[in-house]
Amino acid sequence: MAKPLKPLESLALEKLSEESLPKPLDELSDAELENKKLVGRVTTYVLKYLSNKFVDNGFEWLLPVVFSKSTDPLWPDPGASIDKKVECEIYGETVKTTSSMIVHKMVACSLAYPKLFTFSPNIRIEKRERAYTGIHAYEFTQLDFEVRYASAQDIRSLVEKILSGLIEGLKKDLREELVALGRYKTLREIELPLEVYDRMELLKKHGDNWENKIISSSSKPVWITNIPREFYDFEDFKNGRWDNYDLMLPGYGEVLSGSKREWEYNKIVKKMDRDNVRKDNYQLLLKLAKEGKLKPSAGAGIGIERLVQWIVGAKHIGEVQPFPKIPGVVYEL
Ligand code: ASN
Repeated sequence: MAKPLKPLESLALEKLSEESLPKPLDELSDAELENKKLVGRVTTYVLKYLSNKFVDNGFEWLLPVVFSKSTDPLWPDPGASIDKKVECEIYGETVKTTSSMIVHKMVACSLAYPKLFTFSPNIRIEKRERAYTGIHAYEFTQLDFEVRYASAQDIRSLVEKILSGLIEGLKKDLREELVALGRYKTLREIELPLEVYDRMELLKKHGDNWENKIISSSSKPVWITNIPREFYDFEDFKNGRWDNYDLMLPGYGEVLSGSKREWEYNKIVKKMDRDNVRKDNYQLLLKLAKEGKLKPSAGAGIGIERLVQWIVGAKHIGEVQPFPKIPGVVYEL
């Protein structure tokens, strides 16, 4: 079985305490509400910019789903710390809430939409202690996208172009808001291309603490490749290398993960058996793969709240959510 890696822990610029956890809207002071409004303007800009870019690049915009029989196992994944899976029964069938739309993306990209994206609500009931990492929420939104026959490099180049354009646009169009948030000067325009590091080499060089080293020492986002994790990421059985990637934001950590995908039936089955992933939960994906209908693709998902958190410099991800979903803290809204 692939060995789970150590999870990415806090990057928190400062240690968070119980009192400093984000509060619900009705408990905010006037100054805090003003701040929330500024964050709202940045979020609107980010959503508009990203959706325009994907549409302009020929992507179809799909609406997300909440309930399915099949969703992301999030296993084995170095970043996962799931307290419970949310399942319920409807019409006599057991369905799960979406942990990510990876399975839907692979199927939709293979059968109908060669270039697709969606803003998908992801439910991941993180362990309570993750309230204090500053970057975990039990509900968040992923801009998940997938491209048929694309390579990992194609996806990284697309993301780099979009991200650097976004920062340039924000600095031009939202100067006042960024000044008020104290981020205008420190949010630097991104010089391309970004560095790409191999996880194995970082591990050799820095030991187990490599993630924190990278996050605290880089001044711009960096790519990490070759990360052992879920069955759907492409693994070269000949040399053991994984053709996948995470994008790490300075001071914060992972904001995007993605990969070239597996599409061959035998390989997928082998990986599911090795990792103890129940094949029952992936009947359609396996059927399509067996029939040769699953197509090679590559893609990624961007955590919208983490992206906005970094842009505005918030200490906790819940600060950029209108309705904070902090692990272990359940507000009325
Ligand atoms: N969205 C990710 C991907 O495209 C999967 C995930 O969120 N676990 O690979």
